[in-house]
Amino acid sequence: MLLTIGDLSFLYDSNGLWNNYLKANLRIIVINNGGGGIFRFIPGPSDTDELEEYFEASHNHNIQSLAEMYGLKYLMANNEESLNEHLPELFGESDRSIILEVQTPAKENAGVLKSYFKRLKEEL
Ligand SMILES: Cc1ncc(C[n+]2csc(CCOP(=O)(O)OP(=O)(O)O)c2C)c(N)n1
Ligand SMILES: [Mg+2]
Repeated sequence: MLLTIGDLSFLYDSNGLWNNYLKANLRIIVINNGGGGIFRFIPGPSDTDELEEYFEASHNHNIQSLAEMYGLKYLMANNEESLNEHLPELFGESDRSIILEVQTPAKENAGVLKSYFKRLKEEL
């Protein structure tokens, strides 16, 4: 069972891990860009001075501590090499759920996604 989710969505709803019936085959990939990156795309929030503070809700919360609190195994990747290193363990057998945090830089992340959308538009 695989859940891929953004950091804010994961942190907001993390109480769901307070649960005695989590299955050992649950895998959670948290894409952590340090806040709600979607607000860098939506017209309105992205044009205001309040973007980072009130819309993106930029944060530095520790996902490893949260994983440990709930007794889940924790893995972290912040580049392609560490990602490839962890994937076999993430998708291998385990006696408990595993969280893989993928750290991406917020501003660069938005730039890469925007150029991806632009390219898609050009190709279609
Ligand atoms: C279940 C649920 N909780 C909260 C929201 C409100 N919400 C809309 S966008 C957003 C921020 C998303 O940020 P993140 O999950 O970090 O994804 P990103 O945009 O950075 O990829 C939130 C919390 C929602 N839509 N659904
Ligand atoms: Mg995010």
